[in-house]
Amino acid sequence: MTDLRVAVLGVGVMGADHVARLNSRISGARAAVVNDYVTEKAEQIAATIPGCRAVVDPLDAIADPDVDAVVLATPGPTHEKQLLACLEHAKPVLCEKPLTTDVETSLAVVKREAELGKRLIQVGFMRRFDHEYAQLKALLDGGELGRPLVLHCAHRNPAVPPTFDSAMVVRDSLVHEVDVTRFLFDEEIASIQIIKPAANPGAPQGLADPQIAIMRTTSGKHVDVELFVTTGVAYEVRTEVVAEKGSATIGLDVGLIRKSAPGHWGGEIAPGFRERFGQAYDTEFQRWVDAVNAGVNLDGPGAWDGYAAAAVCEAGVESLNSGLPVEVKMVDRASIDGA
Ligand code: ISE
Repeated sequence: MTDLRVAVLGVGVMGADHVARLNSRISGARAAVVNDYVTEKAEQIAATIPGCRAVVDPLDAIADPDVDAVVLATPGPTHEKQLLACLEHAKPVLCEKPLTTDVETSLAVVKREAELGKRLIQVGFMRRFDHEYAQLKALLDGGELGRPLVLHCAHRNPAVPPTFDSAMVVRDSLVHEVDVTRFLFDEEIASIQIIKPAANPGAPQGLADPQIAIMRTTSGKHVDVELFVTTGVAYEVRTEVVAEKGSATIGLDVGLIRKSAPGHWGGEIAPGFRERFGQAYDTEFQRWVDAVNAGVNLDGPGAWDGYAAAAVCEAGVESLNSGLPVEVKMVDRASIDGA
């Protein structure tokens, strides 16, 4: 079988990582086309990969007859148009989160895909592919812990780019725990409240950091998340489920514990999400490539999951401003044929 020819749109840090991933660790696929709004960047990357070329217009890259499938690592505001183009050309697409940047356009994408009667969109919520999250999910589904009741999460970044604002803590960072909650509990989120404690003096002026998110699922389960994106320390993502018959925690960074002179005890913490979730990205890509090659197009969160996350984040940003709990507004999934 010939390799799946993938177009990678957006070759910033994440997209460039995905190109490297496709060409070194993923079997059954190769990066055939790259695109970036900085043309020289795409050209530089293409030049390092045999058989790969840079295409200037992202829509031309999607339509290219030598492209079988697409990876979107472009800025969120460009996703809607690019996703619709992928649907129009019937090309399977792995789209980095967010699906789109607002609920209306996310829903429009869900509906368009449903109208086609063919699922083509996978959303890049990579934590679902992380070994520890997969283990936690299997433990919950196995029923040994009984019914899960509460989810406590911590999501800490050492630093964020200067352009990061308070709403991005919700839309860019919390969105992962939104998906993790839906993944682990298999239900939608009904309401969300964002609380702003005293800000870290080291955070840029005006950035509400840390933030505490409190979510309630439709069956009434409680979820709390500490979001702290300017810790200056390292990348930490911790998740604890408390259930009827016990609890389970992942993300404690207890790989190797070292004892060394002079009197040091400890292990290592990943410096960033690319290192912490490197295995998850690899597994996500391999399973997506295998699914596309097998003609089923996705093996993971789809357009509906992207829409659900957008709906929760929209309510989260409203709560960030009001401080009050906000009900999540979503259409009924059963009302969209095929979604
Ligand atoms: C970033 O976009 C990610 O997706 C990371 O996983 C997250 O930890 C970070 O806060 C986001 O900015």
